[in-house]
Amino acid sequence: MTVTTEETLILVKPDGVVRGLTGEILRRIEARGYRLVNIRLVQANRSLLAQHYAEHEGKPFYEPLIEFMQSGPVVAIRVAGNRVIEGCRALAGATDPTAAAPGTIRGDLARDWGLKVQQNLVHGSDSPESAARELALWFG
Ligand code: IDP
Ligand code: MG
Repeated sequence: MTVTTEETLILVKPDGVVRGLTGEILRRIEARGYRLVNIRLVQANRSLLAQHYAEHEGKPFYEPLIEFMQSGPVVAIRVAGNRVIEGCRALAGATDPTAAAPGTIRGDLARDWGLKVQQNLVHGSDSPESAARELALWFG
């Protein structure tokens, strides 16, 4: 029997790195049983972020998002496991940290700071197509 293992891209955003939450976020991913395949600390440039967030171009939070993501290093993580995309989205919780359920990364560790972009600690790919595209961007 062939087991096809899915992969996803997780980013610890600059707020997570500056608040010293990288270890806690990695702990939650590993505790759930997913496998870390690769990890790198990256100072992202505008070109990379524009490609990563292309779907959001033109939205009111787009420019603040691109600025925020360049405000410090991010930790890019390649994670593997069956249904890892869905599992990591569930671990991360809702986009709006105020609404994110307790027990999730955002629901336990993030809050609304009243800024133009939500600083919600993590990015996780939302589909197999996004994961393939984003992993190619961040890991080549
Ligand atoms: P996701 O990270 O939960 O997949 P997306 O809709 O892909 O959410 O948005 C990308 C990022 O843009 C979010 O994680 C958040 O930082 C920011 N963002 C999304 N929607 C809003 C909004 O309505 N107000 C402020 N920031 C937002
Ligand atoms: Mg998204």
